[in-house]
Amino acid sequence: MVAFLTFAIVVLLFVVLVLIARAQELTADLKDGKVSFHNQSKWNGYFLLGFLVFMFVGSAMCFKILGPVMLPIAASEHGVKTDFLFNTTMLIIGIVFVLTQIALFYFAYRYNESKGHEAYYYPHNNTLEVVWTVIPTIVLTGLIAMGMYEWMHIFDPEARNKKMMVIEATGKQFNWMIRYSGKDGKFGERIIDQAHVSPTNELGINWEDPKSHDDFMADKLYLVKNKPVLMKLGAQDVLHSFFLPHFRVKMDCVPGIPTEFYFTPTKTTEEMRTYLSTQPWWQTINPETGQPRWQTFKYELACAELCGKSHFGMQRDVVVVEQKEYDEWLAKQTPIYVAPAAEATSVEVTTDSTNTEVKKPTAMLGKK
Ligand SMILES: [Cu+2]
Repeated sequence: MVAFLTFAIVVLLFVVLVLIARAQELTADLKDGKVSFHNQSKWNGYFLLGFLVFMFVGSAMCFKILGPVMLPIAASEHGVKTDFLFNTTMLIIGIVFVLTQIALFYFAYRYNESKGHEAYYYPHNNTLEVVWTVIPTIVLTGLIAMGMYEWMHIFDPEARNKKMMVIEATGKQFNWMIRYSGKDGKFGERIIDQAHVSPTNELGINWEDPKSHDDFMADKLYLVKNKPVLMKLGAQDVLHSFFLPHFRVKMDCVPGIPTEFYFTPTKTTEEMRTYLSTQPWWQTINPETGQPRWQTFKYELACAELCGKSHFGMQRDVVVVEQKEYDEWLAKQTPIYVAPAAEATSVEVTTDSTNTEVKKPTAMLGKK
């Protein structure tokens, strides 16, 4: 209600200002038979200067209020470099933005139309052209080169050859199917045809392939600290995007085109909580849980592609643990091959007619 009233007041103020300006124009019209823009131009100048101040104060407030809510420090090896690149780019373009906006609005104020003042005609200056072409070219080339250098390190072919933990994630409307390769470290073959894909075997796993017998599905993405992980990504229906914001990982999942991403988590969930417990915003109480926010912090897997009406529900918890804890978790997992078909390892989130979130287990797994 307060937001609506504030909005209404702002709109009404704007209408009043427009009407005052219009009334001024009409009175000027009546005075000397022609409209004088001089006064209007002066006011435009003041408004533009006011807008400049409003814009900077507003931006500063946004940074102050929303800054602490933004993503915490990166929890992966390459994430630190990605953050460095992002911050460097923001700093450079931020400085340019501030300087150009000050020049733009100040000039509009300082040189507004006034009686007896004629605009200076200044059509061309070679030195200026060279300066504002060469400097941005050098700066942007530098930024792009830095980005490409880091990207080549992120997708280092040598890292690709190292032993990595391999996990498969397939996006579908509106769920992630996360498959681990089990004890043998190898995935069972998938055959996408009518004989293999069914409501109880959505991935089309070939049960004749012995490698499939220890594959298991997980409702959470379990990762090991400092252990490189290769995510093999796919989609079953439309475009999805595999997004691990805390690890600065994002890769599209495309039907029919396998994609992949490899990265190394560097902080366990517990370590991240310990770090966040030192951050002021994370120390505040979450009204939903009654606890400090850091205590319930979870890494998150989300879909970053607007893929349909329940896109928001494509979310899973990510847990980073030490090797020992991972081994304990691994020992508790049941392979799909032996899991009863009705055992739900997947939760589908939909909305009902009243737009309320409904979580429904899907009995999509189990042998055919
Ligand atoms: Cu999606």
